[in-house]
Order: sequence, then C-alpha cells, then structure tokens
Amino acid sequence: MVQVHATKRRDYQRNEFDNENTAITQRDPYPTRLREPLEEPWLARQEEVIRGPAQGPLSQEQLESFERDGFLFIPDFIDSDEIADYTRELNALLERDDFRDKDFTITEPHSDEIRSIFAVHFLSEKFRRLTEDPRLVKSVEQLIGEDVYVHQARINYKPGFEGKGFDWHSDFETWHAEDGMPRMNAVSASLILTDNHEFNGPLMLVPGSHRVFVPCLGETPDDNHKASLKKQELGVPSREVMEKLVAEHGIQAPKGRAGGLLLFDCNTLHGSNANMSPDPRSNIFFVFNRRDNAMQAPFAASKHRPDFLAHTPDGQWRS
Ligand code: 6CS
Ligand code: FE
Repeated sequence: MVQVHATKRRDYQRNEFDNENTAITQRDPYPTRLREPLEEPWLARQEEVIRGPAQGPLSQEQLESFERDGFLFIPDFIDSDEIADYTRELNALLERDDFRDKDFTITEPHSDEIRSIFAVHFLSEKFRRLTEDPRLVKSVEQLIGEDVYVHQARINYKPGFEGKGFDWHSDFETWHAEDGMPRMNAVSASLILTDNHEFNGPLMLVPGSHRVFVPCLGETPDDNHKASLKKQELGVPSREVMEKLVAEHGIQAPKGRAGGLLLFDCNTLHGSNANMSPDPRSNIFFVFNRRDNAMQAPFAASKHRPDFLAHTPDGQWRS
C-alpha cells in the first residue's frame, strides 16, 4: 500500500465521501484532481492487466504483448465489405441533422465540424450488433475477464484539416474521477475505418504506462465534460511526469489500414495530434467494462456525468 505522506493526507482524504450513498471512509487507491501534488510522481497499479481466459481469438503472443505494452494492434480485424458497411453507417449518423445539437454530439473546439458522437450502439442497430460480435467480445474477455458490458461507445471522426488532437491522458483517470469507475478493469476497442497513417493524427500511446496511475492536479468543475470532450485540459499528467514516462518507455503510434482493431487498457496514457492531412481519421470506439466494476459515486467530482458517457451494465439510453 503506498504511504501517503501525512502532509498530503488532507488532500488525499478530500476524496472521502460523507454522503449517505458512499462509505464514509472509502479509501481511494487512485487519488486525482488534487489541489497539490503528492510526493510521488505516480502510484502503482493495483489490478492485474490480464484477467481473462487464455483461450480465445487472441494468441498467447498477443496477450503477452498487451500485458507488456498496455495495447495491441490487430491488422485486418474486419474485411473490406464490413468496413464499407460500417463507414456508410458512420456517415449516416454524421448526416443526422437532428443529432447535431444534442449533448451526445461533440463538435470541434473552433468549428461546427462533428468530432464525436457518443452512445452510437443505442443510435444504430448495426453498431449495437457489432458490440456483440464474438470476435470482439471474446478478445475483450481474454483481457479483462468474462461478464462484460459496454461502458461507453463513440465515433471519433477526425475530419481532414479540421480534426484537432487530444492531450495526453489516461481514460481511467477521467472515468474514475468523474464517472465513478472503481478499478482498472476496462479496455477500449478502437476499430479504425480509415487508414491511420502518420499524417492524419493516429493515436499515440506510451507503452507500459498502464502500470502506473498518475494523479492529476486541478479540482473537477461542474459540467467539466462540456469542455473536456472538445479539449481536455484537466486530468492530464504534468509535463514533468510525461517527460519521465516517455524517457523510460517512448511513444508508439500504431498505424495501419482501415479495418484494424486497436485494443488498449483503460489506463494506458494516450493522445493524438491534429489531423493536418486531407484524409479523415474515423474510428468506432467501444469501451468494455467488467460488470463487477460498474460505476459508483464519482471519486473526484461533485456529480456524475450525463449517461451518454457512462452506461450501466443493463442500462438503456434514449437520445
Ligand atoms: O471523457 C471521456 O470519457 C472520453 N475522453 C477522452 C479524451 N478519451 C476517452 C473518452 O472517450
Ligand atoms: Fe482517451
């Protein structure tokens, strides 16, 4: 158990909850959104990285690669007919004028180009069926264990020239702080529908960073998601910590043809550059969580984010 220095305990205990829904003395192994830094630059991850059955679509070598790096790129996961089919469905959602001014549709910071549409498995039967595809679900279950559900789904549509980047972050840090995800038992599956090359803002990841939790500074303001989904400025590691982790692990940006699948651990640090190329970078992004890791009270925010961002195991959602 990491000792939190007495001088910091006040801040650390700030994450304790004294409302009737949450144990008074809930201890949080992953304190974040602090008023001042802890002594340590990061804390140790407490959960195993791989928690599922060895048998399934992923080979032993692929499992070892995910365990080591915190991510795994699988080329040609779906074929060209499926790519065309899902691309048509993605564009059909992008063209829905009635979605444009809804809260689940996020536009770019300085234009009304659509950047993301959330809860797409509730908006599209085709995408809902994709979340049940055994090639995907069985792979995910080998990583986080069986009995999973979709915690979050989105289309990331990084338009040519306009698509802005995402600052370095751990998804788990946000999901823990603002949605109440207790443990690191979730994995993101990003199905790339356009070629991801070096110029259209491919995802960059710090291999091995999934093994440490980086507490971030800055208390969570109400409705933080309204800004963070456009440009995340809170819940991002300090440059000093990023320098240390990148010096130790480097940066990798899996690139590949449309149809590839990128699986990455909920806590692997990642970000992406702006898309300065003419080519869009579109992907479908499903986050699978273990049912026994369903959301609790937020660990570092005053209230939950809207339910298009964090679903419950059997939850329904209406646009
Ligand atoms: O806040 C979230 O839930 C989303 N934000 C980012 C930058 N990545 C993960 C997630 O989709
Ligand atoms: Fe992210």
